[in-house]
Amino acid sequence: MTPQLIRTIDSHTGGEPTRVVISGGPDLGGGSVAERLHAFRDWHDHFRRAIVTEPRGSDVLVGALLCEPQDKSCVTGVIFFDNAQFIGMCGHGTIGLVVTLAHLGRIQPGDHRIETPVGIVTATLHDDGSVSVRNIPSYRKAKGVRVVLDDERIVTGDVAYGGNWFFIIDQHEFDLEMSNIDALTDFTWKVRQAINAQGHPEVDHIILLGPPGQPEADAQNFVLCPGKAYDRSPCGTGTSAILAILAADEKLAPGKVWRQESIIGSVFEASYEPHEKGIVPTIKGTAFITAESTLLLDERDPFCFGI
Ligand code: PYC
Repeated sequence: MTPQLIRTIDSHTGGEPTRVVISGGPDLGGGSVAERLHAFRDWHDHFRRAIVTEPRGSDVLVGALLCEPQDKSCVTGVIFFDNAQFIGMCGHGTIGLVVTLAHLGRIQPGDHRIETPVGIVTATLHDDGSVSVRNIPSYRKAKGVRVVLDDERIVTGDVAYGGNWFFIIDQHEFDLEMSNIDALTDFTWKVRQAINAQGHPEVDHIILLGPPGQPEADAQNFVLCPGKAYDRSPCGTGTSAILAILAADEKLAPGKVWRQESIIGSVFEASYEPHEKGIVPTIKGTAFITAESTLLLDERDPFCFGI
């Protein structure tokens, strides 16, 4: 029996890994990338699990399947996914994807449009290798949402969209320190259950915001992802949602740079342009290639499609 061969390139963006599937992925048919996502989700979820979950992957890994864009002005289409689900957009993943395409010699410095299931983003590969991503329109949906946790604690935050849905809390009792990862994860997981049950089932990421650890940053965050892993990067879509809130509260002017620090100390620079729905954010960061691999999918393996 011949195993299925999948070519992948791994990178990390501010510590958060991305695994781009270059070849060997499932046939998702035609149509837009949003339509192909439905085919992926409905018929090929085992492929998502094979790429990002154990034994080949890990909870923190984000996968990116390249696919044919419907909009031919785009250099590629991409569908992002993690250990739990498909995700609409991914900021760190797009930066990793652009560095991967440059590594493969498929793109040069300049602007590149990329079709995602939630819209087209424009990535700029700069001469120094850094990447800016002009994201889809982002906005705050609800301000000051009160959530009661199962231990009766009350948490207040904002629901905002930046390509994924976030509940963002800036008043809390936690120091955003690596030594607190377990407590931060437990708390935000409780918040996630509560906000989903209390009127916001769309929220799949939770952010705690706090003062920066580095003098040049504006704020630090802890981001809980859908599969209970925390984002090592400052989270591109999460930073977009944070900017949408800052813009709505008139705390950040259009064009002004916001430096968002992650829980591990990596930083994205971000700014925004006003938009009728809220804002259009641009996120800038760097990624590094960590592996070129061929994954083998052997159907005789009881854990071929994940544990
Ligand atoms: O950078 O947008 C992001 C992201 C989403 C989930 C993990 N990273």
